[in-house]
Amino acid sequence: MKLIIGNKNYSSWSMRPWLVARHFRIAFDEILIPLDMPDTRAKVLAWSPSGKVPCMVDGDVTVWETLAIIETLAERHPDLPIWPRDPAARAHARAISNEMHAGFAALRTACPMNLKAQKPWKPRGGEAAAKDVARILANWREARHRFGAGGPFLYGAFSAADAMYAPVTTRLTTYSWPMDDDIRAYVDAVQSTEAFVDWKTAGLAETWVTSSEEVD
Ligand SMILES: N[C@@H](CCC(=O)N[C@@H](CS)C(=O)NCC(=O)O)C(=O)O
Repeated sequence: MKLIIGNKNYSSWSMRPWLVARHFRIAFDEILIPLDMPDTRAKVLAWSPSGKVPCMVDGDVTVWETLAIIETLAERHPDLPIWPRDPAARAHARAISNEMHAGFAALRTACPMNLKAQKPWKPRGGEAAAKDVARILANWREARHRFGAGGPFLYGAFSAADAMYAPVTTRLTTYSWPMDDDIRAYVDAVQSTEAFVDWKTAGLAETWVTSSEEVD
């Protein structure tokens, strides 16, 4: 199985299925295509019909779109708790993961993922981004309160939902968003996983710079 991804410093969508595969020790070959280069589009289109990463390719099976890749991994590995085992927790995890996939554009635009950057706090993205963050934190708190007793992640143990929100945790830290202790503890838990540390270490070693992702 191959996972085609973009730069680790910037490619937030790529991070999500990569974290799932790595955390659950699903074997894959990584093909990293630097984004925003003259040949990026042609290189991505050689694998991914949408022209976007991430994309999973396994023989004659091609899956693009982040959540579709994660669902395919879960379907292929029913032995692994990629989604929470409890049906109510799983339904909640799918709902908030889809909400992430479909939304929060104001936050994503104002605060692009940039693992190498560290910015001082200032309100970014106006009321719309603040509303996105408030909604995200409400989702996290509800998941932790209702289903998180067994561990430090949204549903106790690390799941696909934590991978879906991992890039948001980096936005909060990169742009120094004020965080209450419970949120800080969750962010730290995600960013302490071996998979996240491996991704970030590789991202920090990259030298590609995409000016459109560099704010200020
Ligand atoms: N809805 C897509 C979004 C993928 C996406 O926007 N990927 C970005 C990189 S993070 C990309 O491929 N950008 C290259 C381009 O748009 O040319 C998914 O969930 O996989």
